Amino acid sequence: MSTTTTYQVSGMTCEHCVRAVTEEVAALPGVESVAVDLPTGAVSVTSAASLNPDAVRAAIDEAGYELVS
Ligand code: 9UX
Repeated sequence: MSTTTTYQVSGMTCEHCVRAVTEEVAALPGVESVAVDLPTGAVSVTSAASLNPDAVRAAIDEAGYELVS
């Protein structure tokens, strides 16, 4: 069963930011889909099992943004 978790990410201001975050998070093992809402910074991640929050944080950091919560 898939689980969707929504994270709050700061620093995204354009569609290229959205793509950078989406690609990094989508590359994590087990991730099925990633949806980003640019105006609010909400990043919804659907995965087969619950993800390691540290891995999500690292991926967002790698993309150049910050996981706020
Ligand atoms: Mo857009 Mo985001 O020019 O860091 S890629 S602002």
